[in-house]
Amino acid sequence: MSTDPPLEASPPGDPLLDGVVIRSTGSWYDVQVNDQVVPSKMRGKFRLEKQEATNPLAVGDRVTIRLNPDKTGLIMTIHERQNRLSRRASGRRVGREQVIVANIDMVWIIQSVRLPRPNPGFIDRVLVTTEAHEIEAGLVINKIDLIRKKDRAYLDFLHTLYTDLGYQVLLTSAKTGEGVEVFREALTGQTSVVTGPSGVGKSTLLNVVEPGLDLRTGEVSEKTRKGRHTTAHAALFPLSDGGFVVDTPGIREFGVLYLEPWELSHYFPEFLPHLEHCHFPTCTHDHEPDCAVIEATLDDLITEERYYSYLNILHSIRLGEKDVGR
Ligand SMILES: Nc1nc2c(ncn2[C@@H]2O[C@H](COP(=O)(O)OP(=O)(O)OP(=O)(O)O)[C@@H](O)[C@H]2O)c(=O)[nH]1
Ligand SMILES: [Mg+2]
Ligand SMILES: [Zn+2]
Repeated sequence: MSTDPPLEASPPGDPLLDGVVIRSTGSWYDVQVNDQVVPSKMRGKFRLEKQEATNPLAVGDRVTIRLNPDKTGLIMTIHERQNRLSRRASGRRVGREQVIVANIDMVWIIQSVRLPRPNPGFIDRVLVTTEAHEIEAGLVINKIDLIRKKDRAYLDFLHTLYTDLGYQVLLTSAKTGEGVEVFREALTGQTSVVTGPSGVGKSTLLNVVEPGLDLRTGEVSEKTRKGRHTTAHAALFPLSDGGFVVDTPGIREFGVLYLEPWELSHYFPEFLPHLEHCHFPTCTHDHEPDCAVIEATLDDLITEERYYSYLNILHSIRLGEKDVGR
């Protein structure tokens, strides 16, 4: 990450200002500076420096801009990123990184009680990504108003499972407002990413939290959805009580970047105490003899659900490996 000083001194009257990139539309970036949004362009040099990434500048990046007399900005400095969420860029060379958002405090995975039902595979995939990037994560189970008697046991199971793993779990209804205040408080002052499968109510929930957002909801059209959710168009929405939120529809496959198969288990917190007891130090816990993780799963110390999620993600990592020909 470049933190080099501005190339030229700012002429008098063209001040340098610090801000956050909240939106990117091609070659223009909207930079939030206090309460203002300054449409800005990037100094040409950055593009060359950061060729390994598809997008050298992502929403969430902290920048210093020079304010031009016409009230547009020139991005002079990109400050070092604390962290980032990324995926493999589609339609590009395999393994190329596309940064979705930088400098995240928290990722909220939204699920719904039903319509659609909770998807633990999705949850665990995102959790591996957040664990690998050392970003805090939590779970919101929305549409609690739709709960039926027969949904309760499974919901309790999920609630206990993820709470015991150390993740915050919230129950909400965007319809009745239940739990919304707790969610609002959790978002205040933070830069939060909200992700989840289509139709769980991400946009509806954020509209209730922050009525001014006016996010589009209820459109579940697979046809228009395809290829629409590109990183380039991810946006940070400022919250009136402070903080930013990113609604990321369609990021269904957070690519699990740059993980070796044997590394994956390090991002399943409950696997950690068992790893040193596997016979092989690079055990992948699927086919090796004397595997302490398989043992722990048989002993109910690890849930079958999490172990299956682990195997599924392991499988995708191995497929990815084959693609790059390693
Ligand atoms: N009953 C009930 N319906 C809800 C709730 N929250 C959202 N919905 C409905 O669920 C549908 C989908 O909501 P959206 O907010 O568009 O879902 P989304 O997660 O943003 O979906 P994508 O943008 O496609 O990823 C809409 O018809 C909402 O009215 C809730 O708490 N209870
Ligand atoms: Mg939405
Ligand atoms: Zn093992």
